[in-house]
Amino acid sequence: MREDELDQLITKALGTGPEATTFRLRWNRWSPALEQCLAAAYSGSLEETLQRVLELTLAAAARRPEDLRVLDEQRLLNPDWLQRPEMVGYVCYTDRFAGTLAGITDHLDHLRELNVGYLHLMPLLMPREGENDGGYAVADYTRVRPDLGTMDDLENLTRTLRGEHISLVVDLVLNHVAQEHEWADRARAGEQRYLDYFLTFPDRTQPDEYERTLPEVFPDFAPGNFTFDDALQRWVWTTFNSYQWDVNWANPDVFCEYLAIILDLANRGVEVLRLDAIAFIWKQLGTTCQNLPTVHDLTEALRAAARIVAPALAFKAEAIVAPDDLIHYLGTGRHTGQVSDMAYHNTLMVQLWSSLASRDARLAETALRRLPAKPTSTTWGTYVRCHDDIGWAVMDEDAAAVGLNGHAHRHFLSDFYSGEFPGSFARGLVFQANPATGDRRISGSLASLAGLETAVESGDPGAISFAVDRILLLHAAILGWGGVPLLYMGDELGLPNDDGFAADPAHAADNRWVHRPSMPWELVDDIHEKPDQPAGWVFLGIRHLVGVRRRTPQLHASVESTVLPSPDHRVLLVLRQHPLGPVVQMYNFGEDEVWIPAGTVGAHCGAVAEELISGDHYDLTTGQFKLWPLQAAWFVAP
Ligand code: OTU
Repeated sequence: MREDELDQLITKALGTGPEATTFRLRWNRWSPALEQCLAAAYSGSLEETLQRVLELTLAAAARRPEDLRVLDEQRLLNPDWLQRPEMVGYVCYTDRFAGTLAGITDHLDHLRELNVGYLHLMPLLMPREGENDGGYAVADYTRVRPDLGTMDDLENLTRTLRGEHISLVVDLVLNHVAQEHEWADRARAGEQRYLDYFLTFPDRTQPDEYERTLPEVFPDFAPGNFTFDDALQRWVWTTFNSYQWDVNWANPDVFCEYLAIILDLANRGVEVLRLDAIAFIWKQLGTTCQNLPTVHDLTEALRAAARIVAPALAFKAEAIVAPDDLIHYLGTGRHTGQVSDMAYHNTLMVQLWSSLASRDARLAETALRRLPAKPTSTTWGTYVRCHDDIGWAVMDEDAAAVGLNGHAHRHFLSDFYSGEFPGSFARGLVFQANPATGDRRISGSLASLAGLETAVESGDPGAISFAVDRILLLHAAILGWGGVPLLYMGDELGLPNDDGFAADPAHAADNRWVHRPSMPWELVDDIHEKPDQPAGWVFLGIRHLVGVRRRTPQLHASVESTVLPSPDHRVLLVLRQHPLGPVVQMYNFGEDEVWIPAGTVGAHCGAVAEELISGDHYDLTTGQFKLWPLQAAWFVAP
């Protein structure tokens, strides 16, 4: 496009004042990357697509409310807002936490107590009726689920939360829509334009070709990746459930639709978008249709366009993928060096659970050491549990490097966490057993997987104390790693499995609901009065860790955590080399005391170290020091 044409369009939409100047500067900054990324997907219609992106961004910029423009400036001045040690995330279902969006404001005390600065409310846009995969089958992106409130309530909530320095995080489901979405309706009604929004086939020829290399996500309740639609008389690509229709990202119309949705949510005050199932959006015959390079191009293009209008908006990639594939969602962006702002640290999560079961950190050490560094401007979402099952993403070569067989170890982890393994403390459920691959993913609440449920049942004080220590050890690891620690609702109270899920016909078939409880507010009141009980120990323990983290600037996520060879196989050893001084972290997954050579810490901290979690000082001139069973320790030079 010619420069004078561009200027004319900008003036028409935004006038000639500072808003136009800002737009012009940001367009100049981001449009080259945008163009290159779009070219990777839409080479045939690059000019038109770019023109439409310009129109969409101009229209959204004209509508951007004043308070959010101020937020944009603040964020540009503080680009590390998601990297700071003060940042703590909290994840919950609106209805299960507070009933409605408006009700969230009744529970701000709880969020303040945990210093939450990032609140992810699970899917809240209008889903299809009946089964909807926990809201991940969206029928209308412009409306809020009616029992939770309205779009106005959502906007009001973002404003209230902003006043509390809490950023609202919302899911953007962009791999698929509900089969009841208007696009699907219009496709069924015979409109070619909308048929092209989906991937459909007249017979099984192509689906069968694709199936040769496609894995299955829900082999139990949705086998295969294609569903025959009677109205269309065609096979529709449905990676997840049969009622979730994959959209066709090879169509630039789809890109523009989602960009409009993104900019609209940003203008309503949403500050982080969780890009659901982003790994799946690009398909190519003969591949697994996951993690293809064009996925990263498209993500980067969406982010670049969003930054022109709403630099306050951050993108979090939900790619629960193998370690080698993970890094591409943050960095190695071909054009701007950044694909999204944040990504789930799935490898860390899996390795924490693996270490806990085997009382051995060697596999974690190997897997985590191999992860390449991320761009310094990005951050991890670190977590112990989330609303999904845990899949044992352990790589065969990592297992082999520590003398394990990958398949056997994954098998062991499923046995252990389902409680089948003799002596296991865990009580989980097997999710989507796949006989073809041997995969058995695991559902279950953090506390039940960490042994608190069985310990409380046994009444054995030693077992209870060990289970609480496990919960705190895992939390220390996600709080110490660097990134946004994502506390999952209920975990801060050590809530056990909610076995009642099976009584709800909409949930019975999907045992992930066992770890999606309702918030027992009476328990929260109770532990404030009588903290001396397991729920209180967990809550106070996590709150303490959050407090220590806030006071430790070395935990800023711009610095990488490096895993070092550990002197003891039970202990994970992590070094953070911050300009303010190093932090040496140790996580003892053993259930015995471990003696550590003092030089392990002394080499970095000098003759004396302060351990931040306990506040104890350690003399490092002696031969060795003791780590308690399941102790987490963060050492700094005092
Ligand atoms: C996501 O998970 C959501 O977190 C799930 O709750 C949804 O069911 C699903 O998308 C469909 O919308 O495969 O087993 O690599 O692991 O996107 C869950 C990423 C999933 C996938 C993840 C997906």
